[in-house]
Amino acid sequence: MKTLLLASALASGGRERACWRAPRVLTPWKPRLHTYERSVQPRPWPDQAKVALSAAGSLHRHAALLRRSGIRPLLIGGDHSEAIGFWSGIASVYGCALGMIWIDAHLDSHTPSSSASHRLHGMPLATLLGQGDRRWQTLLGDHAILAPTRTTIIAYRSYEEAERTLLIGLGVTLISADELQRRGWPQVWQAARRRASRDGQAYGVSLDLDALSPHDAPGVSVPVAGGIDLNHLQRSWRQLRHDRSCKGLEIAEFNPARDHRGRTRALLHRLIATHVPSTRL
Ligand SMILES: [Mn+2]
Repeated sequence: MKTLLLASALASGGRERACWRAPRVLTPWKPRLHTYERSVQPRPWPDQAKVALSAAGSLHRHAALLRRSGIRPLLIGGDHSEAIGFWSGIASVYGCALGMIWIDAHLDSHTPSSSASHRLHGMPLATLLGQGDRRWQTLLGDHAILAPTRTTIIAYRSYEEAERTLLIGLGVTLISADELQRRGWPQVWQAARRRASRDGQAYGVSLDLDALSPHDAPGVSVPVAGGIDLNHLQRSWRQLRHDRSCKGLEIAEFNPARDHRGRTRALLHRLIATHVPSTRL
């Protein structure tokens, strides 16, 4: 399946402004779309949601446009709140909820009422499951974008109990980093893929770079010790190349200011190159 790159320079959803520079490291690739926020300055809630909402609308439209042309979008960015616009755009093409494999050190499932910080990059998964702020409804419609029983979170190890309770109540499958280590990546990955694409249904994969160990991917805003095996991840990422049920890919939370010796950038390039041939400038 042909894959094209989208880039989002969002940062208002987190604490680290440098995330908005994430798309700058994409040379030699030329993203089809480069979404900017009108401002990446920290803003109090709910003003932050307003800024994010306009950027999300642009991602929503472009992801849907590519998908309608039979192209698989790969979104690269520095703030995981980009997921809200992106996946809702893809789901709008299918008119039904998507399956999801969400690989992340965090659960990203706060709601405005459970989050003390009100940072949007801690809320995208809950929002896509229909549990977010009502402000998103114009973009998301009245239905969940993701099907909870076809959604799996892999490698989480830093979370708050309210997030876990919410997800379990919805029927999402949660695989902690400890459980992942016990069962092994290949078994967990295959089960998540089967669940996400049940009966050939559309699904997506969202990779937060903080799912990896801070040694392999230091360039993230909220690093957490532990993490998934890089070789396993790269092998699985390659498998997706010819998977027609996989309708979109996302790599999030890249923070160039925290990278060390270009390690995260090099990894990002390897993951992109698996799906998108580079165009020399
Ligand atoms: Mn995340």
